[in-house]
Amino acid sequence: MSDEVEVPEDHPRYQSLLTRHRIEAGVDAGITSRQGLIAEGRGEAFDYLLGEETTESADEAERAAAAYFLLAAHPVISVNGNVAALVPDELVELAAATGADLEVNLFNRTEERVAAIAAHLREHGATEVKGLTADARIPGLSHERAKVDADGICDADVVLVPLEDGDRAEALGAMGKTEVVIDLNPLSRSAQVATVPVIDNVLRAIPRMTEHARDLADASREELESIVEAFDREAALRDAERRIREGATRRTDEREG
Ligand code: PTJ
Repeated sequence: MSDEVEVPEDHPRYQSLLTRHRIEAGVDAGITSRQGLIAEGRGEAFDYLLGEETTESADEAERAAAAYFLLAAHPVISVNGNVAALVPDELVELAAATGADLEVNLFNRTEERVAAIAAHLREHGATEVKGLTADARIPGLSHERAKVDADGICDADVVLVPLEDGDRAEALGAMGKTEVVIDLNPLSRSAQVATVPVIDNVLRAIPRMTEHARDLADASREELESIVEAFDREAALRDAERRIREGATRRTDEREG
């Protein structure tokens, strides 16, 4: 899949156009679902209102998420068609930095798309990708996202769920799992039920989590536990909502386009 985009890098909307192109290319390559295009549009609107930057509270959430991952016995990163298209290298790096498994888990599941995403992640350096066996189910879920690997998400104690729908987020919570949710909408059900809601773009959130994990690689359990305990999920959600309602302070010329 090509990441080439014929837009000059100094175009004020370069990042957004590049992102759209990756999602489009993901659809063409059979990785991203067509609904992924709609999800991307929703995400862009929230990102625009958040100022298209990682806020201080999102960064704190990313640090807490990294600490949870390093404390975990079995952390798993759930991969859907949007994140596979947007951040394949970054997902592989985060998995390596935290010892996490990568598992494909799709809302609009087809075996072809699961296989295409797994192959795509391998092309980007992943050695093992779970999600193809799908020999276990998340209780209480009727749709395709219930299908998980017994030695993957089913066995995990900490799961990263980027761009999730609320149903599975709730069901995973009911299984007693710690959930890190990345979603630009602080009011989405998945963000609302997450142990760690990361209100940031996956493009920024995944590499920031990796940086934090590398910074904390030598931290003691006590240090990691104190980061986790100090994290205030309600404050993180409130801060993001306030920023969206009040508007981020940005230069008018950056808002054009
Ligand atoms: O690949 P599949 O079949 O598993 O399908 C994946 C999608 C994303 C299509 C599916 O889960 C879906 O329809 O999701 P929703 O219900 O549209 O929710 C997507 C959420 O992610 C929305 O709250 C968006 O604001 C948010 N979002 C979109 N793009 C980004 C994002 N959050 C962070 N970073 C983004 N780049």
